[in-house]
Amino acid sequence: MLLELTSLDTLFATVRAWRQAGQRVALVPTMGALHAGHMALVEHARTLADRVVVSIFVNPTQFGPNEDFSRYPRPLDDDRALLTLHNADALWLPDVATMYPQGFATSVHVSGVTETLDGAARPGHFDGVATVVSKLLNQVQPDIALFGEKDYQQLCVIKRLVVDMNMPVEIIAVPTLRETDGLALSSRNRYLSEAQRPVATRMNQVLRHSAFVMREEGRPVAETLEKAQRFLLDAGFSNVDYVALCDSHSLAPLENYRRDARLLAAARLGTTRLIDNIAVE
Ligand code: PAJ
Repeated sequence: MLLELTSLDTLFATVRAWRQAGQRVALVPTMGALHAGHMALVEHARTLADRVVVSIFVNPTQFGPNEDFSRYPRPLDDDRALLTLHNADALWLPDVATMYPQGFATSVHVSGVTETLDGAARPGHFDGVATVVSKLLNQVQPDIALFGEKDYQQLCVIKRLVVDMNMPVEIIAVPTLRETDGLALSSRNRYLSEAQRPVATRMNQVLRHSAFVMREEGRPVAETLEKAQRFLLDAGFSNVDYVALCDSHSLAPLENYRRDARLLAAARLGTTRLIDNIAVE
């Protein structure tokens, strides 16, 4: 049975009882509109912990003024059904007043790894993420917390955060779950029209092709990234925020190919912003 927790007191009492019984607790933080990608995190959590808590909170502070906060999908009944199907133990469902009570005045800023890519394209976004994830980790106090490689920069930010702040939690990375045509599952895919859907899939194809030509043909990095941008625009993306080859930990941009690098992209398709990333080898 899925426990639905909406107050901090019931959350604390529930987790305390589990811990006293010697159970290992996992947290999967989400913003809801759950899909099989989120469920891959829940399933993986099940294999590593006795209890799985999934949080759903559409965090206003990580959306920019012109982003999709108000229209972000909130299909809560479907989310509950999916969590029940996948045997999550508890749904932590705080409201905005619980998360950010009157007088709330703290922000968590991780520097370095937030300065490029989405950090540059979405000012303030990772402060919102680092702050809310700090709060979720403090609230639930899990032994482990799981994050998808789909949001690769976010994963790097969270890893940095818990090391720097000595948070007693292990961060587990879960590979990106994709549709059969390669499109990374995302809550934002439901914004795509029928005509945009085949365009969206090109992002992963372009990343894989770019990795291939750098790895197998020794093509120069700058030329490959430039071509990738052009491919995306030609395919029908309206705007490309970045296609970048980066150090897989610091996310510093790389001028030369390295086997352990990460290739990341973000582009807009109409009003929908899509991101994806792959390991180059
Ligand atoms: P959200 O976009 O709902 O994603 C929740 C988690 O699911 C993230 O760790 C994300 O990387 C992972 N995820 C999404 N799609 C995935 C896929 N196709 N394969 C594997 N994992 C996938 O990320 C957030 O919410 C928020 O920023 C949050 C961390 C909850 C803070 O508000």
